[in-house]
Amino acid sequence: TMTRHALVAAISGIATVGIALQAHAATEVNLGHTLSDSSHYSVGADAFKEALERLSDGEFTVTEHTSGSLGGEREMIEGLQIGTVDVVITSTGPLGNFVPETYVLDLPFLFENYDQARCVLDSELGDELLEKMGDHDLIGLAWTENGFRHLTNSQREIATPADAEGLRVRTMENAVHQEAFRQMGARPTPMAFPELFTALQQGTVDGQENPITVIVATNFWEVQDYLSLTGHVYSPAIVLGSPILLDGLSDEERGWFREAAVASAEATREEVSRLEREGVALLEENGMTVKTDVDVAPFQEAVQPAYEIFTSEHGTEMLDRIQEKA
Ligand code: EAX
Repeated sequence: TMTRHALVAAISGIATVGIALQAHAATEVNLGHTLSDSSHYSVGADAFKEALERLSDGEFTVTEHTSGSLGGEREMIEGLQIGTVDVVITSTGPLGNFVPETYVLDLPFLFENYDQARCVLDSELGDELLEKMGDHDLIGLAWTENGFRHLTNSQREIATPADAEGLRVRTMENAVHQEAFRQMGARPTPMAFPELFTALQQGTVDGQENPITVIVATNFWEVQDYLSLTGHVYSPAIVLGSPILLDGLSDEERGWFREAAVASAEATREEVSRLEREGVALLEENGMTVKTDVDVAPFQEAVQPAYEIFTSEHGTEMLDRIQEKA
């Protein structure tokens, strides 16, 4: 019969093998984004995690890093290229610095409404742009959504571009956006998102622009009194993967990542739509003065030079194709 000692050894042996198998079986996938746990990106991250873990039957586990704990969006995209992060949900804000073809999506007043924007991103053109990521050490998994951007500030109600004159406005690290705000007469200050709240609080900048979703998720009413629904640009977002992880996987495994990213995008779009319906009331309840009936024509006119600058650098092909669809 087995001695007590042998039995203990046998059980601990089994336990060790068990742990080793488990550690071998599950690959941890680190997913990062800049927004809070209550944001539309977190809704998307949760959906990605649920789908990937289910599709892979636990072969992959997803750990979510929110609120810019892995850095700003530009830093996280660099992280994908060198393999320090596996999946990132990001706006296209800093993406043009890596994949210049995506700048076209950041042109002000390119899309009139959500249906148009979603339709273009879901088209062949959207797929082509996703594929372009591959030329820059990135893997485009799916287009997702941030939303139409609006202007907030701490100084005054903005009804016309003249009201924005001289206003120090934080923009994303995006050349097209910076140019558009220069044309409006504002003073654009590019900055990574995780630095923004403090910059507004300390008065380093007077204003910023972001979709309702982000304004709600970041409690910007604590540091911004005025919101104007300028809707000056649609802000796409994208689920990006790291080639360092994904290139080593089988086609089936990569397929799970793509499927999970599409599920993530669907959940995010639903949440964006909900916040578009309910967010403004929430912001007003929290004390923001909201200008809802902005005449956008003068804003649109003011930013026209951004189009000429864009086409002189990047040509007109992509823009023509989008405008045909939109
Ligand atoms: O992607 O930097 C920004 O203003 C973005 O809209 C935000 O981080 C969500």
